[in-house]
Amino acid sequence: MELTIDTIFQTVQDKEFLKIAEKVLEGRRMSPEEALYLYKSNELTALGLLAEHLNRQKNGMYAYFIVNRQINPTNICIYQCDFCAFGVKKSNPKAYEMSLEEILRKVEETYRMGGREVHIVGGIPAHWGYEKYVEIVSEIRKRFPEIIIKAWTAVEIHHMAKISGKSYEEVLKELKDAGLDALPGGGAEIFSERVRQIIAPYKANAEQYLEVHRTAHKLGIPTNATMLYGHVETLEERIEHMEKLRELQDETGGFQVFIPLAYWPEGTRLGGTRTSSIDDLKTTAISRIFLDNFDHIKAYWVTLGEKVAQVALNFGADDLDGTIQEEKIVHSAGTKSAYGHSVDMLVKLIKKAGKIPAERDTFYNIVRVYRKHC
Ligand code: V47
Ligand code: SF4
Repeated sequence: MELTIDTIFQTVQDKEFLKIAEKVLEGRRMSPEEALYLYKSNELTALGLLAEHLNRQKNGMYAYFIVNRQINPTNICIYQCDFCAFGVKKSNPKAYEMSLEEILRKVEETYRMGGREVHIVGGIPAHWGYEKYVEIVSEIRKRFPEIIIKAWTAVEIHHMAKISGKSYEEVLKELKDAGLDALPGGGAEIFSERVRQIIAPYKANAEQYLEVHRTAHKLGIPTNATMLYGHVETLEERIEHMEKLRELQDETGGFQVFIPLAYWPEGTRLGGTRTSSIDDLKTTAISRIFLDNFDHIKAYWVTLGEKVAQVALNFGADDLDGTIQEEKIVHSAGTKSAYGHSVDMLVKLIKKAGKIPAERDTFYNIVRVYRKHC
C-alpha cells in the first residue's frame, strides 16, 4: 500500500482530531477551540505530521539558520519581571553595562567572521536616556554599513517613547533613519492581562506591544513575534496570544517569524518547573497550524535544547535562529544549551534532522544552501 498522508491518518482513532486535520488540509483556518482540542489530544505523531506537512508546503525541505550574534548591552533593568533571571537592579553585584566601544568591538568580531546580523536587546536602566538607544544603532551603522541591525524589543521602544515624549512612529522613524533594519520579537510573553499582572506587571502591555509592531510594519520595518510559555498561563491564554498575532498579521503582513519560547525557571522569582518535551513539540506544531499567515516558525535551540530543536524541525518548525555566540538571557535562567554554535554545528544539527541547511539573512533571503556534499 502506498504511504500517503491519508493512510497514515487511518491509524488515528480520535474522530474530532481527524475532522480538524481534514479541515486544515483543505486549507481552511483552524479556530481557537480546535487549537485547544489539539493541545488536549494525545495524537502527538499525527499532530507533528500535520504541522510538518503544512511547513513543507511553505518551506520545502529547507531548515534555516543565520550567522549572527546577540549583544545585550546591559542587564540593569527597572522592570524586574518575575520570570526573568537576567534583568537585575543597578546595585546587584552581577549588574553590568557595556561601553559603546565594547559593543562596537563585538559587532566588529561578528562582522569579521562573516556574521550578517546583530541582535541587540537588553535590560532597561533608569539612567539611560533616549539618545543612548539611537546612538548605539547609528554608531554601528556608521562603522558597519552592511551588517543587519535587529534591535530593541517593543518593550524597549515603548520605554523610549515614554521617556522622550515621542510617539512610537517618531521613535521608530528616528531609529530607522539611524540604521535599524528590523525588530526582534521579545517582550510579548503572554498577552493575557491576568498573566501579565502576575509575571510582568510594569512593562508594556499587550496592546502597547501590538501597537509598536503595527507601527513598525506600517513604516516598512519587519518584526518577529514571540510567546513565552510554560509558567502560569493556561492553554486558552496561549491560544488567545497566538490569535492576537494572527489578527495583526492579517492586517499588516509584517511579521516574519513566530518564536515559541519555553520558560526556564532557575534563579527567577517566579520559580516553577521546566516545560516537557511533549509540550514543546505540541506548541511548535500547533503554532505552525494555527498561524497559517506566518511563513516561519522558529525552533529556538537555546530554550528547547539542541535535541528537541532537531525534533521540532520535523514538527512544523523551519528555522533554528543562529550561531548567537553569546546568549545571556536564558542562560541566566538555567538553560543547558551551548552559549553559541559554529556554522558547522548548526549545519550538522539540521542535516541530522533530515533537512537541507539554508543559511539566511534576517529577512529569510537564502544566502547559501548546504547540499549533501558540503
Ligand atoms: O522577551 C526571559 C524571554 C525573551 C526567560 O526575535 C525567557 O528573532 C525563557 O525574544 N526562560 C528575549 N525565556 C529573547 C527573544 C528572542 C530570542 C531569539 C530570537 C528572537 C527574535 C527573539 O527571552 C524575553 C523573554 O520572553 N525570557 N526570561 C526565561 N526565564
Ligand atoms: Fe527587564 Fe526584559 Fe528581564 Fe523584564 S524580561 S526584567 S524587561 S530584561
